[in-house]
Order: sequence, then structure tokens, then C-alpha cells
Amino acid sequence: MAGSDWTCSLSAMHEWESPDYEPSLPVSEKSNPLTRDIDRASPNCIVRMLQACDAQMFQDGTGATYQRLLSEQVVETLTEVAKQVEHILKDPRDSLIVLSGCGTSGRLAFLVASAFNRALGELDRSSVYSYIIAGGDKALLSSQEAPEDDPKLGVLSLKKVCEGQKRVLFIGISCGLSAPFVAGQLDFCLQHPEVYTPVLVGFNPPHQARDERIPGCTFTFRSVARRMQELATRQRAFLINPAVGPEAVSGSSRMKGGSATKILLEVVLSAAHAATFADTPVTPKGLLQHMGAYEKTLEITYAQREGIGALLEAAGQSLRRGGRVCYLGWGPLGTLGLIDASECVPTFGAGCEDVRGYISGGYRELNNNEGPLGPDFCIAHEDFLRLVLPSLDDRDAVLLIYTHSGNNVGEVAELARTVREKTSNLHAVYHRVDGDTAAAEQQDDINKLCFSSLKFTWPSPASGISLHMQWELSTKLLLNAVSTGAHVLKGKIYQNHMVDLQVTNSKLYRRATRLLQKLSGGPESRCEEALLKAVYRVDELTADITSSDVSAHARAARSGTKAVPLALVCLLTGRSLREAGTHLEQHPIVREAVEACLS
Ligand code: F1P
Repeated sequence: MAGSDWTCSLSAMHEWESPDYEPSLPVSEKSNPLTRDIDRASPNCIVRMLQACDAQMFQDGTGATYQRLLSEQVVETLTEVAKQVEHILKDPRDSLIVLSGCGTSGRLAFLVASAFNRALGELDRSSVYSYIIAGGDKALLSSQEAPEDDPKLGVLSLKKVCEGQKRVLFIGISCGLSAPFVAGQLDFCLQHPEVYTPVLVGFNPPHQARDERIPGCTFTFRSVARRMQELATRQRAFLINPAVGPEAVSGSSRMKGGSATKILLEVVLSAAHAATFADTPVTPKGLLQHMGAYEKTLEITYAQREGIGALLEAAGQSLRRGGRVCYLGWGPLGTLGLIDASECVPTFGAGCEDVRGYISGGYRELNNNEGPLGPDFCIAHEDFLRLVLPSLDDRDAVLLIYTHSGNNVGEVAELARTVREKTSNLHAVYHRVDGDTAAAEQQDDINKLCFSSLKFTWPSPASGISLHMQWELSTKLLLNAVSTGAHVLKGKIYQNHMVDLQVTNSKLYRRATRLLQKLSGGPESRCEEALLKAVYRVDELTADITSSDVSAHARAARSGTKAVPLALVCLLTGRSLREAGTHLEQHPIVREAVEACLS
């Protein structure tokens, strides 16, 4: 059991790199030896485990099996891609840089494209960056997993964004090198080299890219990655695919995968901007320096691990008592709150109201392509005041997330006063530059109103490195820790696996089958059979079901819940679906339900 004395041994840090460690799985799907006991860890211990997992991102790659974030080859490719971006920035006529991905990868494409278009706007230049997210803007705030399996939709959305352009640098992001939506786009780029230069960002080597047949296509993700690898020798395509180690919760690529995506894209685009607008040539040394700033970001963030542990505990307690966790954020940190909250639904099977984000300025601040997304997606602080505040009480935890550089500390204090009338479970998380005392008095007021205040003080940055981007990464790490930790404390995780995952696309369907094999010890065919019975809620499979493909199963899975726990109970105990359902009702905490079957 992981007690409060958990320490991370060097061998546990590197164990996943051995060719014998879960050899059939790509790095992005392996389980992390560091978090084997995360389901029984204390809040502080959970944070320490997450810190150790995140530190794996920056581990030295010399002599290692996999290339890493700081490996020479990776930095060289980043340099080349930054130069491609620089060319476009210097002559942006009929040119575009497109960032595209599914789920978290698409959300980060949006976040990064928005930040760099804003930077161009501040220099009176027109936008050059566009983002694509599978499922459209709704996917920024909710999970739309079915479009991820659709390569044709990927191509259509790419063509639409690029209409009339003569030169496109396409950056396709898929942490697991797995999303058919992105594979389709990359394949299209490879077929039209006169316009498109494709870049692939992900966190597995090409030989671990997904090789499953994509219905209606002659290619797989792996075959596309292989073709890109060949073209990379002539700089006609680029692969940025360091390994960052397995996720703390197996397969949860919103965590390290998302963080590393943000780091890589920002390092490349910042270098290109500095070369274009500040006469600082793109060099590997400059890129490495920038990476170093992000490594420092991890250090500064986790130096507050006790404060983060306390927040995670407060959030976990709220969820356990049926309360809500609300993030009230300002600027891009508010966007990160929206993103983190929305990911809890598909990642932990959470209810929409369990963790919610709100951003000052609502859609005006979010500035997404499609604008307001309707009454199901209320995101402004006014919406929080109107819809949540009236029923707020001490069971609910509220987090204020802001910086001292945005001139809005007065607004934060005002909102803190309003929330404090309803709950004392109020917490502040804020960033400021060392020596900046501008909003000290207002901050004192906020501290008095809050149960806890977490202050991150940052040294003035070295030139060319945006403090705001470090604040964003720091906030992402903190929120990922709070929401993951809170759901661990709620009993949603077994060992380091999310058992109650929704099997709403082919990647998740395969992951669920594998998980059933691992936890039940049964053969693949039996596990898939049990999963299908649970998805379709039948004790006997019909020919109709067995002859359908995975996309039909994923569609069917959308209407039901708890398919994987049900299948697992059936496999472990031989019970019928109905009996398994009763067992889960008696043990609503998934970890306990599994343990009761095993004991
Ligand atoms: C894309 C993604 C993840 C999400 C879930 C489903 O993965 O949407 O962001 O958390 O796992 O897939 P990828 O294409 O970036 O590997």
C-alpha cells in the first residue's frame, strides 16, 4: 500500500522503458509502475506520484530505448519545423498553419493557435494559425469521441479550413499515434505535397502507432507514420514523437500527453516568432533553453505540493459528499479550467455538474470559431452566478484561478465576497512575478475570504520566454492533479486504471477489452464477448451483434453506462448481467466493487 512515506526509486522511474515491460502496448497505453497503488494513496502521496510521472517527461534520453523530449534528434526536428513556421510568418500570403487533433489534442490545438494569433494581433499582423478539433467547437467543452474515428471528416474539415491556400503547414496531433481523424488528414497532406507539409506530434515511436484497419481506408495510422518517416529524411514531412512515459492513470493522455503537446508546440512557435519579429535566429540551443524553462515550471509548481494536496483533498471530499467542484478562472487560465472540467466526464464517467469551469467574459474571452455554443454550454461567470450560486453550500468547493498581471484582482475579490456568502469551501490559486506588489491589498482581502490560497511566485523570465505560457502549464498541471486526485479519492480508479471508461470510440473499445483481459486473466475472445454483452445489455450475443463492426459497438455504447464494470463483474464471478448490475448497485464505488469480486 502507498503510505505517506512513498518514495520514487530510480528503477521505478525507468521500468517502463524495458522491452519486457507490457511489450504488446505502446508507451501511451502502458500502465505506469510509479502509480500502481495510486488508488490507495493519501492526497499528498498522489501529488508526489503525479510529480514523479510528470518529471519523466524531461528524463535524459541518452542511451535510452526511446527518444525523449530533450533528445538531439527531437530538438533537431523542432528546429526544422520552427524554420518552416518562420518562412510562413515572413511571407504569410496564401499560407496557413493548421493545428488539428481530437479530444485534449484538439483543445490544445485551439489554446495554442489562439495564443499565437493573439501575439500576431498585438503586432498588427493578421492571423496565420487555425485549429481543427474533431466534432467541432462543442468538443472543446465536451467529449465527442465518435468523429475521432472518421478519417473522411478529418479531410473534409481540413479542406474547408484551407480553401484557397497555396501553402499549408499542417500539424496533426495524436498522443497515441492513433486517431483515424488525424491519420486521414495526414494521408491527404501526403497526397498533396504541392500545398501541404505534414507534421505529426505524438508520444509513441512509429512502430507502436496503431495498425488497426480503418474502415473504408487503405491506410492505418502506422502506415501513414511510416510514409512520413521516409519523407522526413528529405524534410518533406516531420515527426515529433518523443516518449514521455506512461500516464499516471493508464491511457489518460490528457495529462502528460497534453502537457508535452503544449510544450512542444509553444517551443516551436515561440522560436519562429522570435526569429521573425525579434531577429533571434532559430537554434537548437534556443529551443533547449525554452524547454528548460518548462522543466523549471514543473519544479515551481510541485514545490507547492502540499498546497496542491490540500486542494485535491477538498475537491475529493466535495465529490464524495455529492457536492460540486467549480473552477472560476480569468483569461487563458479560465480556458484551462473549462478544459480540465469537461474532460472529467469521459475520463472518470463524472456527471456534467461534478466539475464545472467558468471563465470571466464567457465566449468573448474564449474567442472560439463557432462562438456561443448554446444553453448546454454555459461558461461565463454570470452563468455561474445565475445557475450555480443559488444552490451553493459547504459541500461544494470553489477554486478561483487568476494571475496578478491581468488587472482583474479587484474582480476576483468581488466574486470571492459573493461566493463566501454561500460557502466557506473557497480556494484561491494565483500567479505573480516576484517583487510585484501591485495588487497586494486586494489579495489580502481575498486571502481572508478563502479557506486556502496557493500563491505561485515566478522569477522574471529570461528573454523570449513567455511567463504566461509557464503559468498556463502550471495551471494545467495543478488542475489535472486536482481533478484526477479527487476522482481517485472518490474511488473511481482501480490500481492505476480507470475501469468505468466509456467505450465510445475504437481506441477506447480496444482499451476496455485489454483492461478486462488484464483484470480477469481471461482470453481476449471471452473478454470481448463479455464487453459486448454489457454494451448491448444481453445475456446471449445475436448474429447481428457479432457481425457488426467496432464503430457500431461504440455507437451502442453511447446510450448505456457502466459497461466495463458490468463485464468485469460477469467475468470475475460468472454472474448474469442482472446479478452483476445488483452487485454494482451494492458497491457504487468501482474500486470496491472490483475488490469485493476478487476477495
Ligand atoms: C485523443 C482523445 C483523448 C481523450 C480520449 C479519447 O487521443 O480524444 O484526448 O482523452 O482518450 O482520445 P489522441 O489522438 O491524442 O491519442
